Amino acid sequence: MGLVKKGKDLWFFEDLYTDTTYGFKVAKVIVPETDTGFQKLMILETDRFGRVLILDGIVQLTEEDEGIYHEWIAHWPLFALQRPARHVLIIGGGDCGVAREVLRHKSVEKVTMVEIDRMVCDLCRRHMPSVSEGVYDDPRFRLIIGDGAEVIRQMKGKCDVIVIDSTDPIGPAQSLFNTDFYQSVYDALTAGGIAIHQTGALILQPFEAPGSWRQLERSFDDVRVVQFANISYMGGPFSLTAGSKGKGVFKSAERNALKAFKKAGFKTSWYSPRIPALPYPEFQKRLETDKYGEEVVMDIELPGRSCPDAKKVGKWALRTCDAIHMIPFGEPITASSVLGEGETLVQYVETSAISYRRYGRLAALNCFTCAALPMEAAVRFSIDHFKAQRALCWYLPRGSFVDVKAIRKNTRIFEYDRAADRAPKGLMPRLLDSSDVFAPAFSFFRENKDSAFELIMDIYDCDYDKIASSPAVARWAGSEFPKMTGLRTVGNADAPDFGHAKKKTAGPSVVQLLQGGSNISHYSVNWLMIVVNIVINRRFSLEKTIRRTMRYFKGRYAVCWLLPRGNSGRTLKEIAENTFIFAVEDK
Ligand code: AG3
Repeated sequence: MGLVKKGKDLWFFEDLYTDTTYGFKVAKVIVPETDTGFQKLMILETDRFGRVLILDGIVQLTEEDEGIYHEWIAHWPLFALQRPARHVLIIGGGDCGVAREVLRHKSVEKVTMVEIDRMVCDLCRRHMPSVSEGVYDDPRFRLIIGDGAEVIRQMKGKCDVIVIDSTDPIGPAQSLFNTDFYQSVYDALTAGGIAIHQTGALILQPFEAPGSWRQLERSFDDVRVVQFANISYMGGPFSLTAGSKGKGVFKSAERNALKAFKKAGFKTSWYSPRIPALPYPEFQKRLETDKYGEEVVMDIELPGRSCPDAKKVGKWALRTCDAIHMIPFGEPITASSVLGEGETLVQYVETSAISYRRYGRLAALNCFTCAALPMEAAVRFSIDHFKAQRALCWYLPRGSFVDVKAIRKNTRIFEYDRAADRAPKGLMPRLLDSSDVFAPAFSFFRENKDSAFELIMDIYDCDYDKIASSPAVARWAGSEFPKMTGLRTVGNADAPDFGHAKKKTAGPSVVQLLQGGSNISHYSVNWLMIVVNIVINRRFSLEKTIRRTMRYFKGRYAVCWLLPRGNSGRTLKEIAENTFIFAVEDK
């Protein structure tokens, strides 16, 4: 909307969101909207907020309340540090508000600011001199006009604190919100150093802080969200996401800050070490533990000679939905009503899928939900439905981000006995290096010669356009995947687009039935990740399939599990020894 006439008055309305906005009355246009070559810049004067800097229709600061943001983003990391900072790097921040606050720290010997847009520096200096007051005259300050993402690569191990004061991840700041950039930020820090990035309004931009959190988690040792609220950034709680180089740096952050703030000997208007940086600890906890979904995988020995048909299995799927409080979506997908060896029945649920196949006397079941999974109810119900005695189960936290060791710890392999009526604590899978999994000597296929198996992939940091498109995902499942694996498809790839009721699951899903199994995958456009389950009774090249799939979706990182399926007569211990978890980086 931008500038709008209301009667005699001129108003400005922010353009960040398509369905909500805020505005203020403009007293005078100081700098009319100007294309800087990087973005559109405008400076307005208002009676209430003083002068206002606007980039691409989004309010960056007002003279009235800029102190809140600048004080928190500068002082929080500087005071949280375990020792006084000497070299601080600012990326963006052309108005110099961050630099002004950083330079108040006497310990700081050098402040380097890398701003891509010279006009932001020049016009703010001229028209909002109070924001950059003292900065340009301070000999400790050095301005580089350039691309922060490039300059930072030359600063390995040099900076105690890095403040990324960027616009939102639309426009020129896009290259500052990805894993490569965050890795170079990490590399540029000294040991014990802290980096902090503005990550948007918690409620109105619900995927920014979690998105940065997950990316920071890839390289940083600890991650923290710092929150405050101001007027300029509409939407209440606003977030800064910080990462530390070294574990435990944030543990002592509050204690360090109290001491360091006293010693620093200057006054602040908004920042205080006594205000906890975690006014919403529950939100932080959610970020730490949140996952895309949960899955319970069950191998159940069918009694007698019974071979459940599609109708009976369809009933199992629908009733399982009831048992785990999920709403089924569409009709079950299956190749035939008989359900012979290896044939699959899949029932989409709200956000994922439930599936069945039979290998010999074993029913191989997968029960995946993106809501909370009442696991025992699902297992008990399935055992009852098929009149079985026991189930061999795997519990998998799906899409729980990047720490493969933590994911391993949260994965469980256990046996559920109807008579015992309680799931024991269970075992964990074996963690391997992907190079071991991909080596010709890898024992998995030798040891599981005759049994079916399952390859599960959670692939992170995928390309939005690829995973948002139903035809593109159907092409992967229906033609690329069979080419990579040599597996034969049955019917066509079914790729509906559902799950939009929850933002984390919005995006297409695909079921491709295969000869002897199935390939089921879900795509989250908001989390930029995909989850894949392939259950099959013929082997294929793991390396080729995983790497090519990552390449197809431009995924950067994958956590994979390998499970022996449809085993009768093997002990829990043997199964656990043959269940693997491993991470794959893109090459
Ligand atoms: N940089 C952060 C502006 C964020 C605006 N985004 C938003 N309201 N969601 C401000 C630059 C001040 N130095």
